[in-house]
Amino acid sequence: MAKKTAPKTTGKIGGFLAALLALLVGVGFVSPDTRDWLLSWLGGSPSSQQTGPTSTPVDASKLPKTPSSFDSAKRILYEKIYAGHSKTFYCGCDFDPKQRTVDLASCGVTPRKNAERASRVEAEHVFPAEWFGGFRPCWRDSEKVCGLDSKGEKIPGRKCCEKDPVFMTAHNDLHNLYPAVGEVNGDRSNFSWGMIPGNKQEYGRCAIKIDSSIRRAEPPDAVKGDISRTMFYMSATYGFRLSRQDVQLFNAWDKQDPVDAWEQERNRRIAAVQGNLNPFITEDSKQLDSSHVSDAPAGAVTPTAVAVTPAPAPVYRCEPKKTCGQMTRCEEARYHLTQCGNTGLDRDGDGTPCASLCGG
Ligand SMILES: [Ca+2]
Repeated sequence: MAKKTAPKTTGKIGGFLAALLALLVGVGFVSPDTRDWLLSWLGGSPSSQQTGPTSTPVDASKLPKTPSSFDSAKRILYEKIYAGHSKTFYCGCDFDPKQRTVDLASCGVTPRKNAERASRVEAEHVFPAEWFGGFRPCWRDSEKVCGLDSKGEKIPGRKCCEKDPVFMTAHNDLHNLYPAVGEVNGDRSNFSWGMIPGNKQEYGRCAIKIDSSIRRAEPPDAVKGDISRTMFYMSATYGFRLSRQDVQLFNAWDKQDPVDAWEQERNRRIAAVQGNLNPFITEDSKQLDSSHVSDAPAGAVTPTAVAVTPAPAPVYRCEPKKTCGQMTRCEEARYHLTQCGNTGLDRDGDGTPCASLCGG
């Protein structure tokens, strides 16, 4: 298991702070995530003893039999899994499985700025490949795992991970792959899933929103459940832990957008190829095992995102407050709107919640 232990605070101050925080967590004034963040910031030791990407060990002999290369995974995806249903995931555009082109007129998509890439179909990793790289020693510490190349230089993590069965099985897992408009796939990059207030639709009639300034993407409502069940599947199958906040969000999306006939059919077709079903699609009440939930702040599973834009400390929690009258300040209302999906706080849909607190 990848475990990073924060240095322990010694002396009375650290003990006092830990006790005070424990008290504040106990009365619900501070969330466990905030406590851990504060303790690690102060050099203390979070109760979970874990920060950053963590994973639950998996038994390599029980991994699904996913395609052996990404090229064959893409071919099987476009030609076999989507046979008779050649529609891209987010935008519902018709695509040509052989030519690998997208008919943008079929779905009213207008490219944001890269028309050439927008006209290509690409295989999107809903759980980004860079994220699971962050869980694997081959990516984090390639020198230790793969040594140096003939010139004495470090081998890139992605290359080193080509020898890692867990990484490669996850990378080519058809349950996590969806045909997408190339430009949308590129723009989504490895951003986290979440809510994006306001009207940030930039691809014509396609309802996906992507905000690179906060490294977040909000999918169209019709696929929010599909994405949640895919994220749960990847976590449960490969031991990639999700943050508590992400699990909350995905549980909400899972209920908002229940399984439909095509999602079931897709699941069956994938099982026929690689031998396993996504149980979050077949079992109605299936929940992610708590051993796959991490106390790290939301987005901490994304090593790149953390390095570029550190996730802000989660000061608030999604439950139990619901209305503007219960919010103490504008910042808290914004948190509930963007992190908890409480769109009731923004009735006019202009992206600013609670006029009484935030103005507008
Ligand atoms: Ca759906």
